[in-house]
Amino acid sequence: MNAALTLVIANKNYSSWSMRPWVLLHECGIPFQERMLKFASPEWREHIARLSPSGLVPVLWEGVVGTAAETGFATWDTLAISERLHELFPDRAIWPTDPQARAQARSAAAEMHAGFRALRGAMPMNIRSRYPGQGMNDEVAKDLARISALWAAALGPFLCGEFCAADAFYAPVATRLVTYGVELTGAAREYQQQLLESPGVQAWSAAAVQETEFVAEDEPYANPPR
Ligand SMILES: N[C@@H](CCC(=O)N[C@@H](CS)C(=O)NCC(=O)O)C(=O)O
Repeated sequence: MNAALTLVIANKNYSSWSMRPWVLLHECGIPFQERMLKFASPEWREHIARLSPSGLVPVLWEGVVGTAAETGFATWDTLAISERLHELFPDRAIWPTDPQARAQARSAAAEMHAGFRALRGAMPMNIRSRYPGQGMNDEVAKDLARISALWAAALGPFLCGEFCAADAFYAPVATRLVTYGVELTGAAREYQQQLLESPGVQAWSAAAVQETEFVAEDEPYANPPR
């Protein structure tokens, strides 16, 4: 039997990397607890070194959170967490069962994991806010064209058929397009809607819009509240 799982995450409004494995676990019906350390909080400063080997979130803990390997075991980094879940739950289709579909899903996830820097930099995830027209430039437009082509080639209803880790990797992009008023067309738009309406994305977003913390480094288009 697998040990109990805990996912260490940050703010649901802002933390796009945290969102990915949270949505994946939710969509695949894998029970887990979440442990939220909000950015720039006293709790983050007190616990991050113990809860995250890299000092970043997300981190997946098996067993007792923040302890040595005999009782707890940590996997950090979103891609590594996806692979760990694939090994722990081979029957949950974290990746597609067909080998070629699996290779394509991993390619799409890795492309997101390592790339789209212009988009990530200029349009940081901010689920509760609306900044239409902000953040667009030539490099961002290039990233968006590639994402649009990738999404338009989705097998349906998700990228490689049924929901898998690759879709979880693009969930924060689907919300960014709403925040910054970027309108896709055709099959890419249909895929975006499918992703936004998935129960995992809905559940995460519902919690995100309730958050009130203002994290200045993720808010290039807003003045700090007084
Ligand atoms: N490559 C990492 C990136 C993780 C990452 O950058 N996490 C951000 C939050 S979305 C973080 O922890 N930032 C805190 C900091 O930089 O101090 C992954 O895939 O998990």
